[in-house]
Amino acid sequence: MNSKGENNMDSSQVDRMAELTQRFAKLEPAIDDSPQKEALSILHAMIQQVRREMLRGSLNSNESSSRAFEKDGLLFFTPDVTKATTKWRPRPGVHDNNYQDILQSYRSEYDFVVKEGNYDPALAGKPFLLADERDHDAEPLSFDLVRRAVLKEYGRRFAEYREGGGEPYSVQPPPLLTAGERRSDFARQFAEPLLLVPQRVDPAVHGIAVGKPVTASAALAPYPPRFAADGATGQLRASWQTDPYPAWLKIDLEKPAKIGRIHVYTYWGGGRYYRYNLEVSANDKEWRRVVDRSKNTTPASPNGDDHRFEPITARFVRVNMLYHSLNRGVHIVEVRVFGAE
Ligand SMILES: [Ca+2]
Repeated sequence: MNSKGENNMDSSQVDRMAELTQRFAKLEPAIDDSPQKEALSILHAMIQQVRREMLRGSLNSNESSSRAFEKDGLLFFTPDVTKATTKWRPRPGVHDNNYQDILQSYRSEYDFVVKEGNYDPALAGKPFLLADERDHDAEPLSFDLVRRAVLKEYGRRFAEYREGGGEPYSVQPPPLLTAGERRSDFARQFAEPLLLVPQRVDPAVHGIAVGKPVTASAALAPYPPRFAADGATGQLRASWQTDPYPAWLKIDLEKPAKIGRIHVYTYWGGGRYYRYNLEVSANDKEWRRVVDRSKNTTPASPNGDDHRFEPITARFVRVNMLYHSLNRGVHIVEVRVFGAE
């Protein structure tokens, strides 16, 4: 594949992989049986990965004791995994700035305000490097390297916090999951087809908002408004996110529809809960509140919040995010709007 001949696949094999990928994409929606569908999806994802890696000429091999598949650039393993081996061939210079990159990535995050468990986006840090960090030698990426960078940066932040008069306080880690909980957590996250965005939208299942224009008061770049109406509910990353609240998200159904049900999937986990209300409008000017969840304290779950109300004809649906119990960000995985008879 490349000039050094490092990859022993030729272009006809890459083409063959491309053809297989296309075939699987066509075959998948036609199969209803979910174990079969899951197996097929995994195979499909693996073929895509192999193809990508062949094109890139980097990954030499990937072996694991479990089923493994790649999605969105990440490698996933089924819960029975006990061993995984991945080999690759480093490109020249690839390790040059690992340490610096890790530190800068931490420093481009929000600074944590150690107050009420929240952080303040107004204090977002600017990435920087200290003199000794700039001089750090090239070093292969490893868990140890990441650990040292974490200790360095969080040690620095802690010293800064203490110098500012801050007092240490204890933080409880979340409880460790049992094997059974890990299994059910996995099943919950991946119960939907692995290609999470449905290839065929069924209004009875996915609602009538999928793919419609979505706007919001603001959005973090990796989490645009349209992710809240892409049909996918099973994956936290397929969400609209912004910071801080209050914030709104608006879906334009593009024509009037009689609506009697809106199913909102917020982010979930860690006991978090969100407060919001839902409004609908025929003209994008006058709004009518159909759901009030402004006093909610029930933790969010992967099942979302299914709201039913007296059917009303409207073209626009707006979610006003008012509060999130863990931090100032708000996160909507999906808004499913259902037509009424
Ligand atoms: Ca989504």
